[in-house]
Amino acid sequence: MLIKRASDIQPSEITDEKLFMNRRSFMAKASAAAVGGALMAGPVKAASEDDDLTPWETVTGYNNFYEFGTGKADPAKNATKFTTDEWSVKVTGDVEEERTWDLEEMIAGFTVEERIYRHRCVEGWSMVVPWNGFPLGDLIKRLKPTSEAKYVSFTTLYDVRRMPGQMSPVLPWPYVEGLRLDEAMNPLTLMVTGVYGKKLPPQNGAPIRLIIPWKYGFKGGKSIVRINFSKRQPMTTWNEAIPREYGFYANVNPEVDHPRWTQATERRLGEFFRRDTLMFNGYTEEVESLYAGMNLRKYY
Ligand SMILES: Nc1nc2c(c(=O)[nH]1)N[C@H]1C(S)=C(S)[C@@H](COP(=O)(O)O)O[C@H]1N2
Ligand SMILES: [Mo]
Repeated sequence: MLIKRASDIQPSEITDEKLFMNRRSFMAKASAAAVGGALMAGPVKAASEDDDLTPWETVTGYNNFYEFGTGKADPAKNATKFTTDEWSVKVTGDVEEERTWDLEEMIAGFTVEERIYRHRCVEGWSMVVPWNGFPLGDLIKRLKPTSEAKYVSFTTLYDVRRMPGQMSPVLPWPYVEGLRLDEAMNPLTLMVTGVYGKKLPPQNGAPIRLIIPWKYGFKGGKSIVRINFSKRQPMTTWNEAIPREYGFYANVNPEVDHPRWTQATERRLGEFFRRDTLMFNGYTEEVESLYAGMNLRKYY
């Protein structure tokens, strides 16, 4: 388990990958030595020891963010001028009070942690990324959904002038993703505001995006401007666009192939040989109870 506050990370640690890796193995040893102690507090596990961090250049240079183009290098190139000052987020639906939050106010006071997570795209590639963020569950408690709310959805900014990829009808815009409320409240589900100890770059979904590490990457909506609570399962973009290929749940599952890509193995970016994909991306212990009794072939 590797959790560290962003404020504890020295700038020198971030600029040098080697240093970052050294700190990481140091932290792993420190927490192994402190079983039951303060460092082990909390239910969250990071990626395991054989998961080396994917370099910054890959994490921020190989992206899916169709609002800035469909090529992997397009977002880094086309989002350079994307500014996120005075960002606000509308909170709607089954909440005690619908309102628009200033982002700063919405997330004020939350402890930003570092979480090293496996990041698996349904296309068959994966990375290991040190995100900085806070549990979505903390935010949901602040937003106060009503007891009727069973689902939550996240809408990405729709602004053709700032997101030129939206001129193309490649997806129905705006991009919407959603979770069942218990999935959203799971301690692994992270609202991400940074990566490698730095502010989240636009191509990774600045200023705020979601990461659900046991699901395929497309569930993690970027540049979120609206959070909606509902009683019914929300419409989600990929499911609407190609329902046969993309379900609502999208749990990483090596036994259920996508019609075009195997999910049994994956290519970790930077490695040559493919590796086996792990059930729930390796987070079974933390999340399997969410799906007890569900047919995961049907609810893919
Ligand atoms: N708004 C929006 N969010 C998005 C996407 C997108 O095209 N638009 N792509 C998704 C997909 S398919 C993946 S794999 C991840 C990639 O996140 P990363 O570029 O930070 O690695 O973002 C997800 N979130
Ligand atoms: Mo993806």
